[in-house]
Amino acid sequence: MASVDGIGAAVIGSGFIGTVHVEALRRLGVTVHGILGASADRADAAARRLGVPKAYPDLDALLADPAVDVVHVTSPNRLHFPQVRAIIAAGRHVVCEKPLAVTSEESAELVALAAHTDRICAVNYNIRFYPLNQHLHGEVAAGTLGDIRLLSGRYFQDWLFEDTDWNWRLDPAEGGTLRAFGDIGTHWVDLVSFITGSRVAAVMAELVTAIPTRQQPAGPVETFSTERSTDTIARQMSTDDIALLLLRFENGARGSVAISQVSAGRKNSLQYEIDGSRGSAAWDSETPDHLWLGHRDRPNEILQRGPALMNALGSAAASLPGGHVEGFGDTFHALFRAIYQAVAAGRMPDRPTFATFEDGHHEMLLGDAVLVSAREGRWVDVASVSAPIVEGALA
Ligand code: SOE
Repeated sequence: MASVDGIGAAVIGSGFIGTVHVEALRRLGVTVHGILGASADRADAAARRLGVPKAYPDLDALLADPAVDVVHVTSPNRLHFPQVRAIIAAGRHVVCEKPLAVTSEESAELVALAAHTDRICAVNYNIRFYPLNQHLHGEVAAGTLGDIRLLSGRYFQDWLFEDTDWNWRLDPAEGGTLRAFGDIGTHWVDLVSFITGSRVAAVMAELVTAIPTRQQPAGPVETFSTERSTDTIARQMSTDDIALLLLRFENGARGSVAISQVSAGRKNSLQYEIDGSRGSAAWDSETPDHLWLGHRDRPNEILQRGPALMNALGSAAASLPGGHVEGFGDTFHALFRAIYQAVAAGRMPDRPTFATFEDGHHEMLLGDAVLVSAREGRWVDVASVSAPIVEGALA
């Protein structure tokens, strides 16, 4: 790949995901010059813990640092839009965590800004970068599964299972109106859309707030943290713990997916099955080095990830020899490798394998369609949704 030598980065956000970004950048050979956190104390502590030279006092200071070429945005969702806008205006490349924004009006504006800059603008849908998902994307394009008929699956977690579980994502002002769908459902949809090369055209959705009242602790709580406070206030919940979707894809395929952040025992379990006219494929994020290939007239197969056994896309995303399982952190390394290749080349690839701002915006429009569908109990075409969606939409 083109050299990343001399390309400098900064990371906004010092929590669980910000840390994963810093570690993956280091592994790629990119220098992380500084961190911007929710507060000066938290940023200082993260910079010390991660051995990053600076904690910036604010975004202006970060953008004034001439060593920074690429800014990674891992702050709470509410901040993505203003921060990404400022980063593009300052002429920097940007890698934004999903969701791209909290409303489709914001993400539409970011798409327009991205179209008018030569900077690389990417959204961090990392699950695409498990090597077997890249491989399957190539196989579907080559026709190995035939015409795609059905996509099904789930994305379940349990870290918000108790009413004492808390995180900024539960607050619509911080995370957006949709929570389980926005936080993890869009990963599933982005992934299967990427693999099959076809976006969702229409949706029929049911959204469930399974825990109507939660106990919010006085201080901030990190994602997946198991620390519990006794100093709490009761908060009424309006965001979705569970989302159930029926889907129609642009290529005519049909789909169904269940999303939940309250499924005891399921830590971070994304599963899909893709059924085509020539064969099927299924994958589970908790056993990511195995791809099930289903056949009608011969025994089914398990493809174990191995650089020599995958197509060029799969091999390009792999780092380790077969049998040395690649996991969550490795996907960030593989994704950043693709993004920084584009940064080094100075242009977006013709057909990026990473998610673009347009991909991120499509997920926002789909979110709007999900809200309208759940509220009105009907199928909604994604193309038909443009009205602003306001709080309390699940009521
Ligand atoms: C929390 O639900 C979370 O960190 C998501 O925000 C990530 O996107 C997912 O990859 C893991 O879970």
